[in-house]
Amino acid sequence: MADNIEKRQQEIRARVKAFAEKEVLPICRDLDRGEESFPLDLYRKLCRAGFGGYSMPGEYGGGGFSNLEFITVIEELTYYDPPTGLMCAIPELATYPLFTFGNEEQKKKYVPKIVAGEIIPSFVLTERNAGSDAANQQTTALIQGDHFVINGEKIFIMHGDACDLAVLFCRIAQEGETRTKVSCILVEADTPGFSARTLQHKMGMRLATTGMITLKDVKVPLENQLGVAGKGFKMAMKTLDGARIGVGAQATGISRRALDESVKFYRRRAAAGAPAEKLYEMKRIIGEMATQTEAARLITYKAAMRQDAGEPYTLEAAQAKMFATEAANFCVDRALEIQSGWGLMGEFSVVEQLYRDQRITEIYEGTNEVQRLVIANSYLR
Ligand code: COS
Repeated sequence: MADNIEKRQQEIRARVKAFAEKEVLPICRDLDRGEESFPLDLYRKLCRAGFGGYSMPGEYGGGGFSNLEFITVIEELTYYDPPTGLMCAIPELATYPLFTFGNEEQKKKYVPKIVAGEIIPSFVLTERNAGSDAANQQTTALIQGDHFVINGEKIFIMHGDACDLAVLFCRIAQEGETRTKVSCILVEADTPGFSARTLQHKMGMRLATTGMITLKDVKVPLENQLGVAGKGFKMAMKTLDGARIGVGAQATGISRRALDESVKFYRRRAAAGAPAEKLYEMKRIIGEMATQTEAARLITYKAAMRQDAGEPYTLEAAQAKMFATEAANFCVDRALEIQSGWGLMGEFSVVEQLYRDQRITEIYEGTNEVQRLVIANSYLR
């Protein structure tokens, strides 16, 4: 990889490390064990540090950085604390469609406030029967005069419990119309009829909360429609392409941390005079973890670089998401194997949390089974 890119990444890693050591590490383990509620204070600090709108252009208050730089932030934050890395990726997921498909007025109204952490946005797509089958949206926005009247329910929405602005996917319909295509509408959360709650007892990534949203006769002006009516599915898919690279970066961060924790553990055991055959077994596992981690990192960076170069990246994003998250599954599992009882105990080891945090990476932004379909489709078409 070109020297200047690596140098830039090193600078980013140093900035993230300084932030994580000051703002994240002192509180994240307690937050992981506490009641699930959105950590607004930490979120605002992330935004103020410039990690909230990293890739938005400067004129909208963002850092104007490349996708590779952005995912380096995600990878590095995730290394220190996975849900904090996720918390930084979520506003980007919601802002991408707003920025890419929105008109100038919509962008100027919302993007600078999102970047500053004043508005929390959510990408609101999933429903009970529209997860992998994202096109099966049941939420409907009925056109009534100069307004939409929206009814429906959304589930598993990242930051949906805390959001101020929902980038909402639904069907726009005239009275009596039934077979309409998916569209996208901006809905402010303080609109009457909009309610949300935090879903409880999530297995991992607890600090980055997940919500459920109910919309009951929510009245929104027609000008809040985002992009072209009926193009919502493609907008969502395009957004998820980028987000999947971010998940690859989260997974790479998790793998790196699991690897480093395993190396530390090996050294401790070696210093304590552990039997040679036990150390040999650990060494073999560390060799495999290191290789999986490096492959995950490279496949993820490749996808981001294609995105930065303006080349198609649907295939590469799906490969990065699938491979890196499964590599992370391998790495957390092996890290636990190496640490055994110590790794099971959150009191002694971060591996206990990494193990829980990793699992969802194989599921969100499209399950890995969906990624396999996307990858196969690229070869079969
Ligand atoms: N970018 C732009 N357009 C895309 C696209 C992409 N990545 N993927 C599909 N499209 C377009 C296709 O070009 C097609 O357009 P036309 O109708 O004009 O030909 C249209 O969308 C439908 O494509 P396709 O037939 O491939 O869609 P499917 O219904 O078969 O898609 C999968 C199936 C499973 C791939 C899709 O529904 C998906 O990714 N689901 C997972 C959703 C998800 O990630 N949910 C989690 C959200 S967590 S926030």
